[in-house]
Amino acid sequence: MFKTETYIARRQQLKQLVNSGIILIFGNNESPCNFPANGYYPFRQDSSFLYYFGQQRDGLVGVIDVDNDTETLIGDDIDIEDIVWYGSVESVKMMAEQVGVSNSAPMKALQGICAEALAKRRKIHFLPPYRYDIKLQLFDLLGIHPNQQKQETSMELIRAVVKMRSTKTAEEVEELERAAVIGYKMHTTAMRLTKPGVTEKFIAGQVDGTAHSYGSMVSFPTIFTQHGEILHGSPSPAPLEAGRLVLCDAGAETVNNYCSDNTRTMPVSGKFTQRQLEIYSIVEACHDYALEVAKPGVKWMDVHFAVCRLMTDRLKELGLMKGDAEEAVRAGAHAMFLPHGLGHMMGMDVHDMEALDQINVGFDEETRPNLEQFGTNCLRMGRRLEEGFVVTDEPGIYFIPALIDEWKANGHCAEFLNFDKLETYKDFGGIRIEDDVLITKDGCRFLGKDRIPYHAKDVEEFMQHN
Ligand SMILES: [Mn+2]
Repeated sequence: MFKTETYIARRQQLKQLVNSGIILIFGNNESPCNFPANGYYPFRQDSSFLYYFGQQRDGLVGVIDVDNDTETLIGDDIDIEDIVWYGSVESVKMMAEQVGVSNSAPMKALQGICAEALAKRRKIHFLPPYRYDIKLQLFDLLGIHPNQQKQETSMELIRAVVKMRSTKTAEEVEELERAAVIGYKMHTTAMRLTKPGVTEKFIAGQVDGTAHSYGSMVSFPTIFTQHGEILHGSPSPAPLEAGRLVLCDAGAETVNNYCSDNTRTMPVSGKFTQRQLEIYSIVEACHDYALEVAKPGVKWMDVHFAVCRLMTDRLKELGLMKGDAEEAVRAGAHAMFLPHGLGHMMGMDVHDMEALDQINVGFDEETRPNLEQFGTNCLRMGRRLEEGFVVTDEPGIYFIPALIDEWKANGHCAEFLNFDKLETYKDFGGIRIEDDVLITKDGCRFLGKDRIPYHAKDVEEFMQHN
């Protein structure tokens, strides 16, 4: 938890950004895995609740009355039975004090607060719920059916939260740096263990364990797969095979739930083949190029397309693409290789604030998403960068057999793609290199004290010596 003043100041700012009414910020409840008392472990608090109310316990709701300038932490104190099983925890009153909230009340008080506000036709602001128990709770409190809740959420509150959470303060950057340190340990663990015969699942388990050992959990399910061309492929029980590539996309959350998100792609045998090296060096160049372009005022979408043009130029040299690079990118031909965006915001959520809807986070009035073009429609972020933003820089090149077949069959972007050559890459897999970038006053920098090896030579050297 940060110091009390941080939470007071954040709520103060929120009250200035939201004109009037009552703001409800729901914390999460324990979520059952296979029976009620066996919850998903560890408990994950809602990030916006954490941002404004800081407390990690389940079953809490923060209430901010903007017009009367009062704040209340709602929740039930635990009883003796819970104390017997789980140990005692602080009272809700004490938890409220720790984050500078003057009032606390039991959960049953929330119904009264909402009923009174509804009777007076006051605006009740809430964020889009993403857990079903909270949807039911909202239904009980406000009478809004779960199907209608998304459209009844407060855009005013969403905009305020996005505005505040997008810019990371110094104390948040420190947390992100801590997450990066755990990320380094995760990825070097994977590099150390990667060799023929070891299973994907075994290494993924060790990577996950590293996150749990030093922080609170993984920031998303670990991707560790020889099928790097499957963007979110899960680790399988298959043993690693010499000659193939293996892709590791993994991140940690600190105990305060700030995230890291990195990707490395390694040769199972410890040495890249010439063909792998050719593709790898393009991704490497794209990864580094993004850093040259990204700075405050530049649209992330423009960084994305600058990288796409560089990738296209380099793929032309290999004979995989052809024609005018500018036109090829405009036609979306590069999406054969890079069907996703260059990166996304990162913070307390690995896809930061995605629960508030990506269009509200990564885009604005000026920069709208292109939902028509394959690949471009996957951009999670397009808007102009600002100092304090944290984004991921994650170019990749993938050879997806089904996509090659489909585009070849219907001649899609045929003037920019060399399908005969593509055929010979169907067994290649995929390569992605990802790091987390902090936008600074006049440029940007990587997060993390030590770089996880990513230059081809460094990866090979690390694997040889560890
Ligand atoms: Mn990512």
